[in-house]
Amino acid sequence: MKAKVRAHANIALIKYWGKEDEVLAIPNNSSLSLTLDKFYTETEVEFSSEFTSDEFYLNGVKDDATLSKVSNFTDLFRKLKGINDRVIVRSVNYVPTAAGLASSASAFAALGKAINVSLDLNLSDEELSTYVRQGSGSATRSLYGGLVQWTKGNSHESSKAVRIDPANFDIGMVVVIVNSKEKKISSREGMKQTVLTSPFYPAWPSEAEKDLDLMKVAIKNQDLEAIGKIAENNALKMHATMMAANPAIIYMEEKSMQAIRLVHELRAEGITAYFTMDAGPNVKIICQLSQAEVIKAKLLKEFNEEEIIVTGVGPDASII
Ligand code: 2P0
Repeated sequence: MKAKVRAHANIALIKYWGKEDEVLAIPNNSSLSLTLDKFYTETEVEFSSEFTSDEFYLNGVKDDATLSKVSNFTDLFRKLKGINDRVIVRSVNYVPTAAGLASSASAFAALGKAINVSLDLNLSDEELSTYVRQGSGSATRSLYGGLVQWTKGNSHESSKAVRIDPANFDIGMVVVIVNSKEKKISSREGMKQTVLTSPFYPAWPSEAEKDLDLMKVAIKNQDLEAIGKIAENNALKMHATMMAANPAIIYMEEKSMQAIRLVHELRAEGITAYFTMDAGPNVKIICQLSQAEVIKAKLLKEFNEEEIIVTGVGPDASII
């Protein structure tokens, strides 16, 4: 009744923003991401009928603030198995110093897979992704390495993720850490506010689906230039939609714009470099992994060494 799993973080190239069903966490649009090798979570779970309560430890420290989230998520699997055993969860985030990228994606993917193994549930990764989704939407994509699609679906069973490509080509990301502090507004709240108040939101789901189709063609062709262009445009459309919410949601900071200017300069110099941004100010540059050091050298003119992290493609979540 014990298992330990490592799951890697992912960055969406086609973003998920907005839920159709808050309880089941069914999104308004499908999304697609790249799993990263440098950022991951390792989670160990142990179930026992002798434990009297659930316990959660994050990076070695008891974390009672997050316990109810962990317990509620675990309940989905206890119900499936028909047991009421309590669980002890020990989770460690491996994120380069102060990256501020500790992600609920790798966390819930690792937790879900560790529970699946320890309770002998034998859920396939696709089935497991439908449960992991209810921990955190983006986590559903972190069960797999490479390029992963989370199909929107319209029910618990049909809203799930699959790997669409192992990304065995020259692709990587340079992450620019603009600010490692906790985000001002959580994704969950930001999404709700955008769906409810942004006059541009009605255009978002269909734009995202169109971008997804274009992205899948670009991936099939291993056309990094197209992948970058589509991803950058998709991220900007998401941010524009958020900015039009009332009150506005603005995740960009001055230093984000500074990094974006450097990406434009790199492109003018003939280097394939496109950016994406999530619910925070950090900038992720999509590039050829073989050119990442050239990009880093450029960024070092205006950013510090600790603010720049180069990462390649991450693997499937796995038992360790
Ligand atoms: C994504 N983000 O596709 C998008 C782009 C942030 C911006 O998924 O409410 O933590 O737990 O489902 O997964 C972050 O949102 O939100 C996210 P919940 P989650 O990566």
